[in-house]
Amino acid sequence: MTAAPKGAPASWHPTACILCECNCGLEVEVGGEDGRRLVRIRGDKAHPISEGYACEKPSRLDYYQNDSARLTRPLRRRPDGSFEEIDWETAIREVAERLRAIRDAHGGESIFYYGGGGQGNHLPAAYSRTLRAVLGMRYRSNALAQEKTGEAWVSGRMLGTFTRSDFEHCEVGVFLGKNPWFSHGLPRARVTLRELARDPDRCLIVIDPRRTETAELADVHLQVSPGGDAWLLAAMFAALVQEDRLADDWIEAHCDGLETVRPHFAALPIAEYCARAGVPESQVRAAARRIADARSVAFFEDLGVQMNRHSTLVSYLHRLLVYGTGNYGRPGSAHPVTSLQPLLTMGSGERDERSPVTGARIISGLVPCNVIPEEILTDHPRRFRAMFVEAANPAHSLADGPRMREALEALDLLVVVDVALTETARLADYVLPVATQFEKAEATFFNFEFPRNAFHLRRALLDPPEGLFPEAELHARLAEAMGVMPRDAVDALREAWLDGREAFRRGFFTRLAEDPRFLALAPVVLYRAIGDRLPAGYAEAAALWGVAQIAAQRIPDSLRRAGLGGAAGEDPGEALFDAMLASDHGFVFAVDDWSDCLARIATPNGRIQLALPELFEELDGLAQGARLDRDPEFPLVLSAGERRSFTANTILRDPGWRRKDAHGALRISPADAARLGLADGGPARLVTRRGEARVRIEVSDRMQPGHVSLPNGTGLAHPAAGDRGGIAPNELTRLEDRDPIAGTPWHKSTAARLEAV
Ligand SMILES: Nc1nc2c(c(=O)[nH]1)N[C@H]1C(S)=C(S)[C@@H](COP(=O)(O)OP(=O)(O)OC[C@H]3O[C@@H](n4cnc5c(=O)[nH]c(N)nc54)[C@H](O)[C@@H]3O)O[C@H]1N2
Ligand SMILES: Nc1nc2c(c(=O)[nH]1)N[C@H]1C(S)=C(S)[C@@H](COP(=O)(O)OP(=O)(O)OC[C@H]3O[C@@H](n4cnc5c(=O)[nH]c(N)nc54)[C@H](O)[C@@H]3O)O[C@H]1N2
Ligand code: SF4
Ligand SMILES: [Mo]
Repeated sequence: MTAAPKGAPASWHPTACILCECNCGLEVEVGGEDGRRLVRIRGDKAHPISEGYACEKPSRLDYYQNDSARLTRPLRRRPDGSFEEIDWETAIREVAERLRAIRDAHGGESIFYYGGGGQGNHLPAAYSRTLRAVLGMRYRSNALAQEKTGEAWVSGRMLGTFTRSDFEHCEVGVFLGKNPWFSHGLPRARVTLRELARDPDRCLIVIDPRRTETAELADVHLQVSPGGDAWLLAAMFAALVQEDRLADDWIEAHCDGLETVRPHFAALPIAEYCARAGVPESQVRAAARRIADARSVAFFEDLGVQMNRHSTLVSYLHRLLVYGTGNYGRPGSAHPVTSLQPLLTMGSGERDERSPVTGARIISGLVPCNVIPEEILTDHPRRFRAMFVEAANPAHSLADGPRMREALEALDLLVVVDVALTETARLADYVLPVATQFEKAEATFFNFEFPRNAFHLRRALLDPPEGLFPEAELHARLAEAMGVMPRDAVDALREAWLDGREAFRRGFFTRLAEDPRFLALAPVVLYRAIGDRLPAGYAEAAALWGVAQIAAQRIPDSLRRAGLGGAAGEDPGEALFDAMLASDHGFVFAVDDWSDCLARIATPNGRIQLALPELFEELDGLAQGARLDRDPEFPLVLSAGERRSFTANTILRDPGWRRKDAHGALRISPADAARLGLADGGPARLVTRRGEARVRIEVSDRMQPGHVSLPNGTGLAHPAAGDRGGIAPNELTRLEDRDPIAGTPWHKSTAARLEAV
C-alpha cells in the first residue's frame, strides 16, 4: 500500500502541510536509514492554491512523523493512575462496552465528543459520525468554539452564510487582530502581503497593539490599546455615519435595518472612543475614509479580537464597516464560501440551542469550550459523564488548564484517540493510538478560496508501524464491537462496486430509502465496503464518496463550472469523487461567479440584516467603559498565546523542532522592563488571577507599554523537553473570562503582573 516501499530509493511525493489551515501543497522526499523519514520537503508547484509556496515550518515535519515519544500500543489506566499496554481486541471491546453502559445508564447525551481534527486532519470527524449517532451523543465541540463561533453567530444573523475576503485583488486590505506574516490564514500570505504593501495605489491597514511583522509592512498601523478594538471600530463606523460616507445606494439595494443602527452612532463621541482605543482621532478618521473611498476592501478578523473582550460585538462592528461600505460580492471584497463540506453550520438564529447544565448558547452545533468543565463538575443530572476526544488536546488548549484537568479526571470515562501521549491523553482511561497523517489518506475542509476553490485529498506516504491503523479502521471496529455494522449492506455494496458506480449508487440509495438510520452508519460501511478497493494509499477516502454525493446535491453548478459532472451521462457526485482520487496535488472543485454573491445571501428575505438588537446594550455600554480601569494588582494585559515563527499549536511536541525562541519567551516593552528591573534573557515571575509561571524575558520594542505576550502551543510534556519548552498559556487563563454571547475566551486580555525573581 505504501507509495515508498522500504529500501526503495528516495523520491518526491505530493502531500500537504498539516501545521495551519492553509494546508499548502508539499512535495516530500521519504527516505533515511529506515525509509520512514521525511528527509527533504519543498512547496508543491502543482498545488492549485499554494503554487509552490511554503513557509519555514514544514521543513521540520519529521519531528511530527518520527516523534521519539510516539504512541505504539493502546493504553488502559490502572486504578493507581499508571498505564498498562493492552491488545487491540481488549481495547475495542472494553471501550465499546463502557460507552454503551454509560449510554444505557444516563443516555447518549451524557457522552461528549471533542475534536475530530486539527489543522491537517478532518477525516476522523467524518468517521466519528457513526459513533456519535449510534450512541446518541448529542453534544460536541472543538477548537472552533473558542475562536470562530462569535463570528459565525454574527455572520449567520447578518448574512445567513459565512464569508471570507479576496486579499489578492483588494484595493485596501485590513487585518484586525491577525498577524498573517506568521499565522498565514490566506494563501501565499507573504507574497500577497508584500504585493499589497508595495503597490502605491493599494493600502494595507493593520489593527494590532503590537508592531507585528505585518504591521511593519503596513501603510497604516492602528496600534490599538490591548482590548480596545470595540471602541476603535465603533469610532470608525461612527465617523462614516457622522461624515455621511456610507454606501447609501448599495445599502438601500441590499440591506435592512440601517435606520435602527444609525442612532447608536449618530451622536457617538468619536474623540473619546479614540482616546479609549489609544489611537489618534485623525488616524482613525483617515483610515475610515480610506475604507469608504476604496473600490474594494478585504477584511480578516482573527484571534487578537476573537479571543478578547467584546469579541462578538467586534465581529459585528467589523461587519457594519464591511457592509456599510458595500464591500460584499465584488472582486477584492468579501465573498461567500462554497464549501465541499461546511465546517460551521450557519443559521439566521431561529434555533436557540443550549448546553444542558450551564445553558450556554450552542452556535454552529458547538458547545462553548469555556463551559465544558462546568458541564462536568456538577451533580446536575444532565452533566457530561464521559468524553471521547479525538485529534485534539483540550487539557492544554482550553482555558484554565487546572480546572480542565480536574473535569477530565472527574469523568466516568475518558477515551483519547491521538498519535502522542498528550496532556489530555495522560488523563484518559483508554488511549487509542492511530496512524499519523502521513500514514493514511487525509484531507481538510478548510477550503475557502473564491471564485475558484480547491480540495486536496492526500494519499498515504507510508504504512503505519505494526499494530497501528487510522481512525477509519478504529471507528469501523467500534461499530462492529457494538454490533451495529450491517454486514449484509457491506457485502452487497462491496459486490456492487465491482459492477460499476451506477450499481453502487443504486444499492446505496435503495438501502438508505429503506432505512434512513443507515445514513449514520454510512461512513464506516463505505470504509468496509470499498476502502481496500480504492487506489493504493486512499482507503480512508471511502467516506468521501458520501461527501461527494451530498456536495453534488448542494453545489451542482459550482462543480459543473469546474468541469465536474457536466458531460452527458456523467454523474456529478461520481465525477467529484473520481477527481479526488485522481488529483494527488489537489484540484479545483468549484468555480463560482462574483455576480452570484448577492443571490447567496441566505437570510430569510435575502437581504443583509444590519441590525442585531441583541448587541445594542453592549454597544451602548461602551460609553460607560470609555475610561480604562485596570486592577492595580494586575496592571498588565497578557496575550496568552501568540503565533510565532516556530509555533504550531500542539502538533509538534518535541521543542527541538523550534529553530528560534525555544524557551517561548515573554515579550515586554523596553519601558515596562526598565520599570520592573527585568533584563532581556533573564527570569521573572508572571502572576495572573488563575496561576503563576516562571518566564524568560524578551525585551521587544514591538510591544507597547502595559502589554506582554506569551506564545501558544508551548509548555508540552515531552521526554526531550528538559528545561526548554516554555509555558503552557492556559495555566494562566480563566473560564469566566469569556464572551457573554459566544462564550469564547479572552485569552488576549488576561490580567497579569510581573515580579522580579
Ligand atoms: N506559526 C503559526 N501559525 C499558525 C498557528 C500556529 O500555531 N503557529 N495556528 C493557526 C491557528 S489554529 C490560528 S486560529 C491562526 C491564528 O492566527 P492569528 O490570529 O494571527 O494569531 P495570534 O498571533 O494568536 O493573534 C494575532 C494578533 O493579535 C494581536 N492582538 C493581541 N491583542 C490584541 C488586541 O487587543 N487587539 C487586536 N486588534 N489585536 C490583538 C497579537 O498581537 C497578534 O499579533 O493561526 C494559524 N497559524
Ligand atoms: N491560551 C490560548 N489557548 C489557545 C490558543 C491561544 O491562542 N491561546 N489558540 C487556540 C486555537 S486557535 C486552537 S485552533 C487550539 C488548538 O488546540 P486543539 O484543537 O486541542 O489542537 P492541537 O493543539 O492542534 O492538537 C491536535 C492534536 O491532534 C493530535 N494529532 C496529530 N495528528 C493526528 C492524527 O492523525 N490523528 C489523531 N487522532 N490525532 C492527531 C496531536 O498529537 C494533538 O494532540 O488551541 C487553542 N488554545
Ligand atoms: S503557511 Fe501554513 S500550511 Fe503553508 S507551509 Fe506554512 S504552516 Fe504549512
Ligand atoms: Mo485556531
